[in-house]
Amino acid sequence: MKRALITGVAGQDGSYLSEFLLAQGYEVWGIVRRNSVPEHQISRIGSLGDLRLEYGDLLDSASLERCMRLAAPDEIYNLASQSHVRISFDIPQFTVQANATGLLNLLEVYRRVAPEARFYQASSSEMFGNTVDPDGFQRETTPMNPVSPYGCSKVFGYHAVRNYRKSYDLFAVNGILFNHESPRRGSNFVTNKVVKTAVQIRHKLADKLVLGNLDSHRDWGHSKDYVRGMHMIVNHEVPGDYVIATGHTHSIRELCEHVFSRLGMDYRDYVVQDAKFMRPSELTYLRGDSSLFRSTFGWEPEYTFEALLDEMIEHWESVLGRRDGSRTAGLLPVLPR
Ligand code: GDR
Repeated sequence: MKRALITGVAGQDGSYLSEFLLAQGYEVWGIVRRNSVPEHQISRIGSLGDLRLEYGDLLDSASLERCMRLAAPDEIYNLASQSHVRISFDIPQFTVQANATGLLNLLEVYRRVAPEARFYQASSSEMFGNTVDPDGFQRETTPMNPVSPYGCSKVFGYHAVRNYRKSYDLFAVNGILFNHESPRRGSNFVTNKVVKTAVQIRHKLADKLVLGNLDSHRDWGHSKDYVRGMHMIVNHEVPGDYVIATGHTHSIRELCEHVFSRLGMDYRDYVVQDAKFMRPSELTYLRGDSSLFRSTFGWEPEYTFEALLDEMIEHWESVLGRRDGSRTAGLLPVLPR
């Protein structure tokens, strides 16, 4: 039986990856941070009882070492981070501590305690900033020019992983993932914010949707498709870094148009803009070319943009249609202690 250790297990990708690996017969260990509210997205997975959860923190190397020894993993997935780009402008130092120093802490424990394991780093399309190749795509060879503290911290992480791979002959890899969403996405990311608020408006639980920039473009896929991709990269014969993306891009305005029209409404009647959701500098356009990844692994996404949003709409309809308005309905505390 293979063993996996996942940081960030309580988030969207951690929960889908846990489900995926458990279904493959893995023994899955997850690290959760102590939080004043003990409920997490991970509570949504079907077989929480099969997961071995431990408290730990990327900024606490001793806790990482304890978890690494307990799990004795074959595969390590570093999905933990301060992952909100807008918020990274408000808490830049914490963002860099968690995403850069925290990763380094984990790499050091990996190198010393479990060097035979394979290591996956959640790298991001945010690393490219506003650089686009002449054909309109970003790919593995596109220069990185990050435009946020989050992006800067991820560029460090990307290079640190490559440096450890080369210096210490480790199987350490990067997945450069473009935006990926699902009903488990935090509701302060734009897709889930739009879908949740549109459903609230339809049920007369809200009267407007306040957003920032409507003109930026994103390449949105489904988290479930992307966690399959993480596992493929980790299980390849040779270590490498790959872009995972759909290759399609839409503006925030198009996202709103689509979601509101699915609910029988016109977004122009409800969407307003507020500077507080704008970023000091914006990444305006993302469209990923994942042909290297697709040709190497034969991967294709199962979800289209429309199917992804339909699933998210259905989710919020089922939660908010009951009119209890509770975001955490059905979630359980992760660890009893
Ligand atoms: P992003 O995702 O920054 O691309 O990073 P997010 O959904 O936050 O923003 C996407 C775009 O929407 C615009 N926008 C708003 N965004 C938010 N969150 N809230 C708003 O009200 C709003 N209005 C407009 C943003 O300006 C932006 O252009 C995500 C994260 O998951 C990262 O961790 C990950 O690395 C990248 O995707 C790939």
